[in-house]
Parts: sequence; C-alpha cells; structure tokens
Amino acid sequence: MRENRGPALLSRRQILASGVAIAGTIPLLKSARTAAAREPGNAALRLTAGSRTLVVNGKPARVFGLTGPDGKPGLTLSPGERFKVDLVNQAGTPTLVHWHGQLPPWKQDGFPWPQTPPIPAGDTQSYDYAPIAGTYWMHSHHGMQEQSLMTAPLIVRSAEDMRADRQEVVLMLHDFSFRTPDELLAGLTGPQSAMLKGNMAEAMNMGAASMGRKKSGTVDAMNMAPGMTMDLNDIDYDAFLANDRTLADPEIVRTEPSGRVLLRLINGASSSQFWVDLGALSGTVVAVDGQPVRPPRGSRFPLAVAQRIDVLLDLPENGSYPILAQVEGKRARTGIVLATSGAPVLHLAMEAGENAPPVDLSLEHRLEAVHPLAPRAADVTHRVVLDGAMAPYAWSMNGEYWPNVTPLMIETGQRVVIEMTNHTMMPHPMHLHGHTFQVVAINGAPLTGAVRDTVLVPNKGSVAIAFNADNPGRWAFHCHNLYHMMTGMVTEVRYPAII
Ligand SMILES: [Cu+2]
Repeated sequence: MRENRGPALLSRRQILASGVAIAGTIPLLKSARTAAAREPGNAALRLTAGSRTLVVNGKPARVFGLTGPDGKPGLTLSPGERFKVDLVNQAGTPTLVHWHGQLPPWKQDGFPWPQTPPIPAGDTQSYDYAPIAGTYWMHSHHGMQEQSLMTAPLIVRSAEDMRADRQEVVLMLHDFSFRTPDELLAGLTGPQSAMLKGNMAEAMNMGAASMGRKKSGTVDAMNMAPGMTMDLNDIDYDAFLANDRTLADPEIVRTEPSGRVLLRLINGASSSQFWVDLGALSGTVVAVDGQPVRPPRGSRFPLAVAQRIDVLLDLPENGSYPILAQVEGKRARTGIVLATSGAPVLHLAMEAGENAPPVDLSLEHRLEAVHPLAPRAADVTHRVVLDGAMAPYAWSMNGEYWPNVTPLMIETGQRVVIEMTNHTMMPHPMHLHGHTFQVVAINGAPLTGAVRDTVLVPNKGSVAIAFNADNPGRWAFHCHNLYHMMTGMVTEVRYPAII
C-alpha cells in the first residue's frame, strides 16, 4: 500500500460519511482494507445489476438495482482511481448501463449501438477508463429499466474532497409507480390517453397520425391544435423517493453539531423534475453535473431530470434539518433529514401546501463555470428543433424519430455549437453523451454559463451549447424524459470514419 493512500487521510467526517460506525479502531482498519483493495493493478470493482424489493406506501415492490462491492447502491471512487469495473448482470434479463456524464471511450458508454449490444443475463462486462471527478450517476439505457430503478449514484472523489473536513451526503431522487414501465408508456401512447386529455378529435385521428409519424408535418399540425397549455408530469406516479424512501419514513442522516456537509443531489427520476428546498438552511452551489461553478447561494434550487447539484451546507449548532424535493406542478414531495445526535425529527407531510411552479432556468442564468471553454468561434453549428405533442404522444428532433435519424456530424478538433429550439409545450432536459458542454445562450441571449452534461430547454424557449469535439465515436444526444426518449426524442452526434 502506498503511504499516501492510507486511512490517515480520512477525516472523522469522511469516515462518518462512508457509513461505517465511528467507534474504536475497526473503521480505520476497514478503510485501510478498502484503500488497499483499490491500488492500481488490483482486481476490478464488482458492480451487480440485479433486483431487490422495496416497500413503498406500505406495499412491497420488486425493482432493479445496481449494487457496488460494499453492498450499497452504485460506486464511490477515490481520487486518481480508474473506473475499473466488472458489471455482473444478475438481473435475469439483458441490460446495459450508462455512466451518465462521464467521458469514456464510446464503446464503454453503455448506449445500445449495434457495436455495443446489451449484456445478456448472467454475463459480465468489463470497463476501464479514467473517470472525471464529481457527482455522477449510472442508469440502464436498455428499454425502460431506468423507470424500474436500474439507477445508482456514481461518485468520483477529488483530492480536494479528501482534504476538506466535511461530511458527504448523497441524495438521489426517483419517481415510482406500481405499474410497469410498459403500462405507463401505453397509457401515454394508447388512444385512451388522448381521450383522457379531453380531445376526442385527436384520439380519433390517432391511428392515421401514428402511421404518418415519420413525417414531421403530422406532429407539427397537431402541435398547433388550439387550447393546448403547458404540459408537466405526463405520468401520475404512486410515490417519489429520496434514497429509495418516501417522506413517510425518510432516511435520517446523522450529522455533527455545526458540521459542514457536501450534499450531492442527483435527479435520477425518469420523468419528474424537482425544486430542492433546504428549508431553514441556505447553501452554496459549488458544482452542477459534477463540474465546479462560481457559487451562488440560496435555499431553493430547480433540478431537471438527470441533473445534479452539489450544495455546501454549514449546519447550525444542533437540530434536525429536512432536505426536501418537491415535484414541479405538484404538491408531492420527498426528502431526507439531516439531524444531529439526539435531535428530535418531526413528522413531515408528504404534500406541501401548494403546487410547485415549473422548474425553470433561474439558476442556470446565475451559474458561471470555474473552468469555462476557451473563447473561440464555432467551426460547426447544428440547429436542432425539438418538437412533439401529448396527442399523439410522440417527440422528435429536427422532425425525425429515433432510430430513423440523420446524425449530426462533427470532427475531432472542432468547436461545436448546438442551438436547440423547443417548439413544444413541455420543457426538455437535453443530455449529450461523451462530452461536457458549456451553456452559451438562453433564449438568444449570450452567456458564459455552466459547463455540464444536461440542460433544460424550456417550452417555446431556446438554449445553445458549445463543446470541443475531443472524443471520437457515436454519441447519443437526447431528451432525458424517458417517455420522450422512448417515443423518438433521440438523435446521434457522430464523428466520421467510426466503425
Ligand atoms: Cu423531452
């Protein structure tokens, strides 16, 4: 074991954060063993895709899970450690896992290209790449397994994380239904859903409209239908989870009096966006999507699907502090509680008094990257129109529906700009694989915004992003609302001569 990887570097709070009991010397021995097991050249970390049972609203639910070598969800890597992982598929069905926001070679990205098919049940697939530090997550990109909680945190610690005397708390959000993902999707695409939306004429036309889906004009015409209003929350979920639990029985994280906490918030929901509410506390946003930002302070932050926010909190002396997340357009909320030892934890209602407003770009406007792109003119600009509608339920990029798409071609060395214009009544959380991008314009107004991997394009709004083409391959570029993705809102960003 190298001198500098020993347990001496772990502060008391970090040991606390690792979930190990802090009494006596046993935790130090455990930490030492963990560090030794992760020396370069040692065996890969074992990550198991499997199934598990949660109890939600008092009822058992069979869901998927991604479990690390310590038996906990996901993976936490030490500074400098490679992402050297054996993914063991014990899910009883094929799967494929994407390391969201990470920048691996494209064949390790976990997207179902013809060259990178799903992992059959019972098989193991190995990964080995240099990860980037920050708050990331992993989720299945196979079918709709993400809705069945085939998702987990992926935390890559930096050297600064190890130096800082603070407790790390991961809070991962989910939306949950007792119905299967197929039933949820059928509820949106079937004729019944259009009738429920109160538009009989559209329902009657659906057969013909569906047959004409490859022609963008069909959906364009539907989008102009009168009486449409902004749409939020396509799915009526049974519960919203924070670290797999509802507010009826929230996770209580023990904190130190006057302690400092790094809260790593991950929106792992399939199609729900949240307002994070720190309640009596205020915090400093130090990173979004794993990338450091110049810190705005606040106590309420919007979190679109697939995005992450790292918030630094200084806790008062003693007490219990709920960290809540309320679904946009709804009263429903979920969360965890930070509480010092012995502090009473009050019961928290699962619904707030009022509906939360739509998640917006109020925070995005204030964000400024610590490591922005060097100023440079674009070598290529791609314009992408986001289109679609609730009835018929189908969503497109430049009038095309996955997999029948024309790739956006880019070349190594180029500065690429993608201008997204949203013609629909829904916001779309857009995610680019294999690259981090900088937000460079919102609704036509230039800014030097955050560097990140997922950005919300508001209904009827536009967002431009810029990035350096430095990772040759085939890369998915898509809306991270699972139901928009499943009904077409995916395209490809592609480098030439990729086999
Ligand atoms: Cu979308």
